[in-house]
Amino acid sequence: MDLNELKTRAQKEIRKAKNLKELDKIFKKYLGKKGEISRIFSSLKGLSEKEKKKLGKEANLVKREVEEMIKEKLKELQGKLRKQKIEKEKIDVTRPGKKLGVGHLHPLTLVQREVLEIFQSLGFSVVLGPEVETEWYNFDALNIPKDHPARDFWDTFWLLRNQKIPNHKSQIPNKFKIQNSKFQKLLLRTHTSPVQIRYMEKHSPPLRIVVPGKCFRHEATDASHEIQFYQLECLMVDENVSVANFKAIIEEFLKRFFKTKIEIRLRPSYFPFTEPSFEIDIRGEKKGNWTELLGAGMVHPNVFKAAGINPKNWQGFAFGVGLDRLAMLRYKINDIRLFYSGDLRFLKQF
Ligand code: YSA
Repeated sequence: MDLNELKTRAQKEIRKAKNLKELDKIFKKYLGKKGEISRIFSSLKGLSEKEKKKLGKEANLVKREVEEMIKEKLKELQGKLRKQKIEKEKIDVTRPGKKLGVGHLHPLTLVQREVLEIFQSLGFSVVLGPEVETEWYNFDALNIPKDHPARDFWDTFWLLRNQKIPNHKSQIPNKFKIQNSKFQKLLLRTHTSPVQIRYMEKHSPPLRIVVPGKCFRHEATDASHEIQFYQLECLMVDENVSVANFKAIIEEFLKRFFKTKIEIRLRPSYFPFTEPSFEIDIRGEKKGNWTELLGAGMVHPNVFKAAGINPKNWQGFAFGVGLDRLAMLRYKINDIRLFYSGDLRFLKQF
C-alpha cells in the first residue's frame, strides 16, 4: 500500500468537497471503520514486528494528516454556511418599510358626525335608542294603532312571534296591551321616532334632542331606497314652540351643512304623530330632481299623552331626516345602494 499515494488522493478529494455531505463521504471512505486507513491497520496483523512498527507509525502519521485536513475543510465549509445564512437573514434597517393600508371612516359616518356637531352647537343633545323595538314604541305610542291604514307607510320587518318582551306595566295603557298576553310584539324599528317616546317618558320638558340611528323597512330597493338606512330624529319641546322654530332650525342646519344656499320646498303631508305634518324636499345646485329629505310636523297631543306629558302645557316640533339622502347630496352620489355595497372602489374615494 502506497501511503503517500493515499494521502495525495485524500487531499485532492478533500480540497474538492463542496459541502458537508461530500466531506462526510470522504471521512467514511478513509477514516471510517471499514475505511482505507482502518484497513491498513487491520492488515498489520500478518507482518513482522519490525514491519508492523514501521508501517504502523507511517499509517498513524497519514491518519492524523488526513484527519487534520478534514478538520480544516470542515471549518472552512461551516464558515461558508454561516456566512450564507447571515447573508440570507440580513435585514437592511435603512430600507423604506412596507406601507400598511389604513382604514378610514365610511361616508355615512362622516356625514352623521358632521350633522351631530351642527345640532349640538344649536343646543341639542344626542340620544340613542334600540334598533329592535316593540310595537308599542314604534307604532301605538306614536298614535298609529293596530289596523290604522298609516301602518302601511312603514313596511315592517316583524321578528318571530315567540320573540316578545313583557309589557311594561306602568307605561302601556291597557287598551294597547296585547289582549290575554303578557307580551309585546317585536320588530326592527322602521324609523327613529320611537326614541321620542322613550325620551319623553323619562325627561320633562323643555327638551332638545337629536337621535341618529339605523332603520329598517321591508320594501323594494331602488336608487333612493334601501331596506336598511339611517335617519336622524330631531325633537324640540317647549312652552311656545311653533312651525317657525322648525323652519328656522332646519334652514340653519341646511345652510351650515351644505355651506351654500340650497333650494328647499315644504309640502303638506300626513303623519299620525304630527299635526300639521309636512315633508321637505331638496335639490342641489344644478336644479336637478327634487329629493325627499325629511318628514316633520308639530307633535300630536296623543303622542305627548302616550309619553306622560300634558299637551296643554307643552308644544313641540319633530322631524326625521334621511342621513343617506344627505350624504348622497353632499357627495353627489346617485344610488343609495353604493353605501352598503362594500365596494372598495367606491369607499376609497372618501
Ligand atoms: C315625521 C314627523 C315627525 O314628527 C318625526 C319624524 C318624522 C319622520 C317619520 N318618522 C318618517 O320616517 N318619515 S318618512 O317615512 O318619510 O322617512 C323620513 C325620511 O327618511 C325620508 O324623507 C327619507 O329621507 C328617509 N327614508 C325613508 N325611507 C327610506 C329613507 N331613506 C332611504 N331608504 C329608505 N327606504
